[in-house]
Amino acid sequence: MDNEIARLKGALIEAQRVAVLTGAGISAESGVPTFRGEGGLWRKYRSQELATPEAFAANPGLAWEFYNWRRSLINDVEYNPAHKALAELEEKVPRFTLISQNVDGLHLRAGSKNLLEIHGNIWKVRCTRCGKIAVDFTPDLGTSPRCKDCKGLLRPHVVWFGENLDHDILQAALDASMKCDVMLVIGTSAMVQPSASFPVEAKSKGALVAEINIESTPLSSYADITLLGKAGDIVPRLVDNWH
Ligand code: BJW
Ligand code: ZN
Repeated sequence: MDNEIARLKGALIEAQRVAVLTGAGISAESGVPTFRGEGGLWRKYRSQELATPEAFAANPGLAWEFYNWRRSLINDVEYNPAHKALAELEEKVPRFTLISQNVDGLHLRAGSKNLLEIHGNIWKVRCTRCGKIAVDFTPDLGTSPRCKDCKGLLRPHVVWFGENLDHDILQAALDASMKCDVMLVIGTSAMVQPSASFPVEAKSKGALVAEINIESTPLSSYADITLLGKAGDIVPRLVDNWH
């Protein structure tokens, strides 16, 4: 493991362009539950079952209870050493893009700048009638929050299953993946598309792909380097004593 970390660190120091893909695992040590596996349950529901347009259409009040619970939880937690280390890495490499599937906003709080939140942000709401997007940090918005302009029902400004990602954000993520010299893939089960294809794009264009996760994923056999362990332990080691 120490050798692999040293090898990866050497590649990062040499790299002109670094892309990082993060998933729920990077926020697990902050106390934010992941989607799959243990902790991926809210009441009797699997989290990913509620993250659909069908679930919202069938019962928007239930969906909002789920999102209010998550907003309150995220409001009470802090970013962790892995988020912080990525913000530091951004300052060290010439071109850096952080692609996050997370909606929790912890990368922003930790100071990351060139960030693509490809599944949206839980602190943003969008009107289902007029489409207006607003930021609202009130943890609990009630079960039927309304648009200030048109009184339409608001929904979380996140990307649910079956919904398209924002075109420009997706293009920017693909561009960063295809042009990077090194891609780090941190704390994602690598099962959700199109994110799971970003490391594949990176590697097909010649990048070194390194995965950091507490367990193996479908990506592991494909990655050049797999570091098994907690993001909060491993990512800071990549930026410590840089030279
Ligand atoms: C640690 C750790 C520690 C723990 N340290 N590690 C092609 C083939 C098949 C299906 C599709 C396809 N293309 C599209 C689809 C459909 C679908 C999809 O991918 N389905 C698959 C599940 C089969 N994709 C979509 O619908 C996407 N839209 C799209 O492609 O539009 C075009 C289209 C539409 C319809 C058909 C075809 C094309 C949109 C996907 C949106 C995903 N949305 C969610 C919810 C966001 C809002 C919210 O948060 O409420 O995004 S679902 C959920 O999964 C969330 C996450 O961002 C995402 C990924 O999960 P993630 O981050 O990987 O978390 P986990 O829990 O799965 O894994 C955590 C990992 O951390 C684990 O590996 C742990 O081991 C690890 N870990 N602690 C390091 N301390
Ligand atoms: Zn509106």
